[in-house]
Amino acid sequence: MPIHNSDVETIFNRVADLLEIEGANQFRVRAYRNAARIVGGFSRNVADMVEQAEDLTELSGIGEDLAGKIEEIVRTGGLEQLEEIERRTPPGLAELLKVSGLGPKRVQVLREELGITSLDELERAAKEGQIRQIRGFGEKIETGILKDLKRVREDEGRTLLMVAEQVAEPLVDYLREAEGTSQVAVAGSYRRRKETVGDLDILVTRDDGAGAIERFVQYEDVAEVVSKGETRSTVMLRSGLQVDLRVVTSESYGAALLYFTGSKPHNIHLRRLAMDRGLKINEYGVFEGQDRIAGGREEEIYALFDLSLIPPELREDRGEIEVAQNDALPELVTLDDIRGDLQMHTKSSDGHATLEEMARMAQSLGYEYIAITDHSAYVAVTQGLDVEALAQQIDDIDRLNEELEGIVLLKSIEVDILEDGSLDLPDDSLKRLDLTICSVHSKFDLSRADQTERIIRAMDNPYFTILAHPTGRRIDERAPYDVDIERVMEAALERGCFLEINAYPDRLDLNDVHAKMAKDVGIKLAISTDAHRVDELNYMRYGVGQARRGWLEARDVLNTQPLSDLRSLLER
Ligand code: DGT
Ligand code: CA
Ligand code: CA
Ligand code: ZN
Repeated sequence: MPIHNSDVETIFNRVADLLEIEGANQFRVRAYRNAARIVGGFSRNVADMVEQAEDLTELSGIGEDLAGKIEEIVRTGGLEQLEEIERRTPPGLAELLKVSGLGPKRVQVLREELGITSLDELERAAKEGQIRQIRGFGEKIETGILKDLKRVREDEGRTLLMVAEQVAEPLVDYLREAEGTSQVAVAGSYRRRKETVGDLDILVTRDDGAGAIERFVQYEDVAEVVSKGETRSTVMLRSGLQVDLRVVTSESYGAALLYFTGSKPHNIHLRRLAMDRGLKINEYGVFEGQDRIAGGREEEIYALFDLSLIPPELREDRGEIEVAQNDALPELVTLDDIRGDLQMHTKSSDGHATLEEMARMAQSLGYEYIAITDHSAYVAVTQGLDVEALAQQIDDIDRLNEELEGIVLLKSIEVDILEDGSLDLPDDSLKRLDLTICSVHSKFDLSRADQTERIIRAMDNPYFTILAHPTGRRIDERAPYDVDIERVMEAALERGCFLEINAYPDRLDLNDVHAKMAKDVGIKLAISTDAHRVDELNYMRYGVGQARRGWLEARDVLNTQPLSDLRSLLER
């Protein structure tokens, strides 16, 4: 029963949520949240460390007490303390925190005043106009709750792509090891690189279908076998992720891969094309009467309709079939095209590595440049760079750039856009930098007009270069703030500023639809990891996935450009 770091993270976050609703000491709550983040982002598997009797307190932020809890989770799969808190808390209560505008305090009040302990009860009370009557709530908050409830409901039961990868990869390896299995693929939204997945859809080709199913249901992470037939089975894994497995013959592999990769609207569009030609398409192949005329490979099926292979990330029926018919599919950006990373944090603010450690990792990824973008003092409060600290960092970067070969560290900072649209460091500091990353970390609840205005006003500052995580969402945690993102893009284009696709797995902000909008507006985007530790520089692949879903080509992306071209693009 292997424990992933993400299991520990989930458990600690849940403890933090529930303690917070109970009104527990803030320091205690924060200790759990930090521990969750530390373990979740740690490069090594903590379960292995426990197994090898290594000292977990060597991890910064993990003391004796938390180390003991990690060990308990690794050994038992659970945490007695969490069970205890859960016993005294109604099950739906923590879910309420996901609704934007509802923090632990308000959740407490809603519970006391209206007895609300679940999303259903919250929805009912909001619809009946009861929430506006509570002191400190009001009509605006009630309307906001109703609106955001829709988003929360859609996210419910979905898993971050990164987490799904951690689950899928070992399972795929396990299935591959089986004798007689020739191909294994994860299809569905996972293959389309959607930011979250509802479940995993795995295909294997094997002559002995029942044998494949037998092996599948014996996988050590399986919590429950939901169904089990000759060629298909569904299981629930311990992580709560559902997996559908289908065993197909190699003549049908391409057809099955196409069908189960979806999306459903893409499939339906293809079926229409087939019908127009008097053909039938399903997961077994393309048929003319009784004859299978294609099925083994996806390419040959697309070719039947005079289409070249449509990359999975585009298969949403957002115009990709029409474009393929005109032989005008975009040549999507790839991870290989990326030459640098334009957002990351070091120990100087809330990151965990030194400048040099980040630089070395970037070198190992083959990058030409990285931008060091620690937080300015305002955001991090305790840990950000003020004017002097930034000056010091500039000197440190100069020194390091002399030493290092093959990689250039760009001087930058992530400054806050204050409510009035000003930046929280003086121009005198900013003008010494190669680029300035600007972001909103406060006052998420401004009206659409005010939020849009605030950001555009900030762009009037000549040192503004890239708007980071432009809508501020955290998937499954915080809704995007209300902003006219298209106007922001147009304003950025006019001023020579850029927007970012933040590659952090629970941000992926801009999202796919916005990325496509940026392309249509004609503005380049930066794909940046926002790494807070060395291994998080690997998050680039999620950003690239999102960019591909947004139809971006290498030329649409800022950090595919060689350094000299990048420098001229950054000039305003
Ligand atoms: P998810 O799991 O919610 O993240 O999204 P998908 O796209 O993985 O959807 P899922 O797991 O329900 O089904 C996998 C694929 O199977 C889906 O992308 C397309 C195909 N599929 C499922 N149901 C239908 C259907 O009713 N009609 C057609 N044409 N295709 C379907
Ligand atoms: Ca799926
Ligand atoms: Ca499925
Ligand atoms: Zn930020």
